[in-house]
Amino acid sequence: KGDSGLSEVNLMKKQVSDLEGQLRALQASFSKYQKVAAFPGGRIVGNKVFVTSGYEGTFDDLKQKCLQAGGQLAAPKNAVENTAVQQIVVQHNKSVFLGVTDIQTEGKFRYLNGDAIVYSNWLQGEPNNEKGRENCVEVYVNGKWNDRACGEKRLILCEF
Ligand code: 289
Ligand code: CA
Repeated sequence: KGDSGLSEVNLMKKQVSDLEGQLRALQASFSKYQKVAAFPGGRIVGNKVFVTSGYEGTFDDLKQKCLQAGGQLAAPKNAVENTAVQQIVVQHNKSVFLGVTDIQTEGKFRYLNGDAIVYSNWLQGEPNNEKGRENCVEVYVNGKWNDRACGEKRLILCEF
């Protein structure tokens, strides 16, 4: 009797912990949908949401703004995500800066957490580091990537 009482308690603990996990996942998911509702031009791709507020600024400025909002600069990691980014670029007819740079090592493009990129969609001839000062990455309306000076102003695009 004593033992079965204990295992019942353990079972209930496990069930509560599972429910807590599910609640956290639902909260995270709801928070993403709220962001899309606030900015209806947003795009959902799997677990990721791409959202723009329409703001334009330099790379540092945009990076900061996405962080402040609890997200990060968009970094498409496959063709489907890149198409979602492209659709937002087309919708606004404005290029965005990605959360991808080669600031650390020239020619080695990384995400903002320092990891090497796993996907790219460079325009033919890019990245060319024109005039030796292009460490950021913009996305054109055709979805292709170009390295560009980080001090240029581009449309903000965050991912959550
Ligand atoms: O300042 C150079 C940029 O405006 C772009 O000019 C041309 O489109 C290409 O050379 C690009 O690679 C370059 O980023
Ligand atoms: Ca370039």
